[in-house]
Amino acid sequence: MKIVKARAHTNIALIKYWGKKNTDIIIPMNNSFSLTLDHFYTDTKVTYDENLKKDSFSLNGEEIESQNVFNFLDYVRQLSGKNGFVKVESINHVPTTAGLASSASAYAALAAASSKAFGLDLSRKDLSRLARRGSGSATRSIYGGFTEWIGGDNDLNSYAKPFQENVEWDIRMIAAVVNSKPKKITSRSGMQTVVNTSPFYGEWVKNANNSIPLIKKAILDKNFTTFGEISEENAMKMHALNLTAHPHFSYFEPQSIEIMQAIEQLRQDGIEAYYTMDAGPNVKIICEGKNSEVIQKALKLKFPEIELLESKPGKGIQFLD
Ligand code: 2P0
Repeated sequence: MKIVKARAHTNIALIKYWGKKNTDIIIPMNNSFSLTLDHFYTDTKVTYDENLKKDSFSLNGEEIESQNVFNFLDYVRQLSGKNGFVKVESINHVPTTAGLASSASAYAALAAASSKAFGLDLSRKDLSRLARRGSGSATRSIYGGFTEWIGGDNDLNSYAKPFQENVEWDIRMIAAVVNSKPKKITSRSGMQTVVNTSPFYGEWVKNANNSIPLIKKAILDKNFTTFGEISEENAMKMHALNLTAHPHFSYFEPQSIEIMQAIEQLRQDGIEAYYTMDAGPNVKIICEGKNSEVIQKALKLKFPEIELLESKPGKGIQFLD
């Protein structure tokens, strides 16, 4: 019997992954770039036991028959050359309301804990490749701080690389939680609709790839204005693609737009903040630590009912005792 526990933090993409060239092993169309967050994480315990008759998976104490998780475990078992089964127990510390990709921290933690429980000793690069097969955004959650996912074109060359694991900059991300119905279009189906039908998709790929060296330079220069502008513009390009798909769709809700406009107003008033959005209606605000409080106060005044969740840059994958 072998028990392994791992913790992985979620991440927010500043240059988004939006579309796959291989949907089976998850190879993205473009490179992406993210910030791992300290506040939101998944803890996963994997028990390898020769006496188990099948794999099992529980999330926050509830047994879940997840075919995706079971397929992932089959792959790890095959890699290890062992025949035994595992019991997987995950606790998600990503608030379900936050609209942050919990699949990123979930599959990064599962990759680390399950591979070790099956007796494998993978490098972080290989953990990143393994996490990728669970969910694209998980590829990046193996590392802390600023991370790039090199898209590649096959299983061997599609993995994340750390750009700056210990962020020497007081950057904050504030998730503004927009009340909404459950999302209708998953990122998995939304992104492929865009790949298959948007006439602008090719331009997106070029533009996203070209933005990565620019955002890296802005980070090295600690140029917050350029850093924020590149992030915000990339997010809006991704959301613009969705409107050009067939059938077209959008993750924006009226309140998402109101919050983005409030951020633009703050900028006009001299307080720098930028926004990004993912496959849901919540708005994530990027700012420097010195402005976080005043931004949160302004948003609370305008939208007293919304929840604000702040996070700093976080660490990469950790094995726990
Ligand atoms: C990202 N998102 O780069 C982009 C931006 C959401 C918007 O990755 O199909 O759950 O499991 O690979 O990783 C969310 O999609 O999708 C995501 P799959 P995933 O963070």
